[in-house]
Amino acid sequence: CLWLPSQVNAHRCHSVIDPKIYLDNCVYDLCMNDGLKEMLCRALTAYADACRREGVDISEWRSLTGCTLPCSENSRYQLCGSACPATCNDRAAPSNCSSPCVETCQCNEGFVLDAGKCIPKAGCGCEFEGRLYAPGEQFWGDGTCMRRCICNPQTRQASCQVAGCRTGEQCRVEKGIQNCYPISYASCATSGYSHYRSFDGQRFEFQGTCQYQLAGLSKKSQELVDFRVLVQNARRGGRSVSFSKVVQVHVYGVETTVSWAYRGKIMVNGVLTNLPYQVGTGKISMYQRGWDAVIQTDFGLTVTSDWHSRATVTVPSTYAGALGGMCGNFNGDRSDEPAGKDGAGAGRSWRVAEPLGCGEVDVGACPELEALANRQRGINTECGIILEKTGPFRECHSKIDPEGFFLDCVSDYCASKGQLAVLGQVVTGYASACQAAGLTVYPWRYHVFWSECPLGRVPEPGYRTGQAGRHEATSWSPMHDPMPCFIPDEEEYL
Ligand SMILES: [Ca+2]
Repeated sequence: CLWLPSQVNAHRCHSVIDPKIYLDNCVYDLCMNDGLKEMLCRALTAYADACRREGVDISEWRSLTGCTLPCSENSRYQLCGSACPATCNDRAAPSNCSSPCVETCQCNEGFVLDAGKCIPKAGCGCEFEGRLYAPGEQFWGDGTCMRRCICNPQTRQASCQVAGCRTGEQCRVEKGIQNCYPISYASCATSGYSHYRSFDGQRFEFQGTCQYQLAGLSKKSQELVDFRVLVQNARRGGRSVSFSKVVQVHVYGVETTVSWAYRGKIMVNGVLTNLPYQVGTGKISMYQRGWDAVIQTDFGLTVTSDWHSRATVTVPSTYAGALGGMCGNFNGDRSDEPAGKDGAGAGRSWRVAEPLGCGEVDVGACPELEALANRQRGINTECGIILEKTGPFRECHSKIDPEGFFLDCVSDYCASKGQLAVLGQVVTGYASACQAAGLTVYPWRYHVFWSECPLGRVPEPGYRTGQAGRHEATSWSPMHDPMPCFIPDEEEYL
């Protein structure tokens, strides 16, 4: 610490600032920290800074005391450097600086300070209306997305041209970034054995076990990223009424498959992958949300699948009218759906692959469907829970029409002969749609005695809900027969 009075001030500072208190502090700090060198350097720096503030010119003391200051790349230590370093925004700053010099790391010749780093002068971007843009960076030159500019790395000048947002987009600021964003999104869903709801809101039934296009660009476009979502309903014989959807997404040259055969995981280009997973830097994100696997792209496409019976495709409004598949064309008109390619019937014409023995099935009306629907309408459990005015979905009814889900549920009830697991899937679909819209869903599973089979097992065939009735949460006990589950034969599932 005796360096304080000797080296640091080079005796010129003594008359201005008494080193005594600094010396005492130095000794105390060193003592408290077992002579840690860093404490010594801090004490010396404190005195040197105090002297400099008083305008006393002090000599280089760091190398003598071993308290050298680490400087980052492309910069060097300066005892008395400019307080106004050259930056990308102001390269002439040091010559106009009126502040006294400071001890600093100064950028080497040809380099300037940018975001705390010394970068080559040529690395500085373009200044445009008071803002700095990186070389090659593209940006909007106005607040209404009418002028698109690029920072030319050679000239370091921004050049702009007339541009605009695409159809279905609007210019706005999101997360601090002004850009063209979709005006809205539309969703298509397929669930259960045969239910479809198109982007334009048309409901229809189709049952087939081949692979079909759910959604995709109807013709190549320069402005829209090409993608295809395919679905296959696997319905095999065996002991249970087993069906499951295999959902495949093709985008950016990556093939992603979600299948019951590897529940909880995703196949990416043939490699079984754990979630979450990303391709590119956020170009495709895959993760699990609730019961669903979610595949999301950077251009607003979102595909979900519960690995079993439900799948949804959500697209931004930029794709309006440009799509084809079971999900329809998204032209805002539901009367032209379902439609196939070239006006042919939907379904068969969207076949993209024909696994051995696959085919389309006549859905066939359930003979007692109407009577069953009427019966279900009056009860507060099974399918009736979807419609119950004071039930767990009461806050959702006005926002998302429950009628379609109810009819899906009744039709599945009929097809599956009342299999509880199948009804649960439809009710889950309505619950998910409500939650996706930010609406509150109250507990419902105990009302239908729903329980899920453990991973890898399926409900025993013919398992019925029996005399299901309303049980309040407080009176519910797990005394009910658990759902009988068994491990399905491997070949029953794809
Ligand atoms: Ca349409």
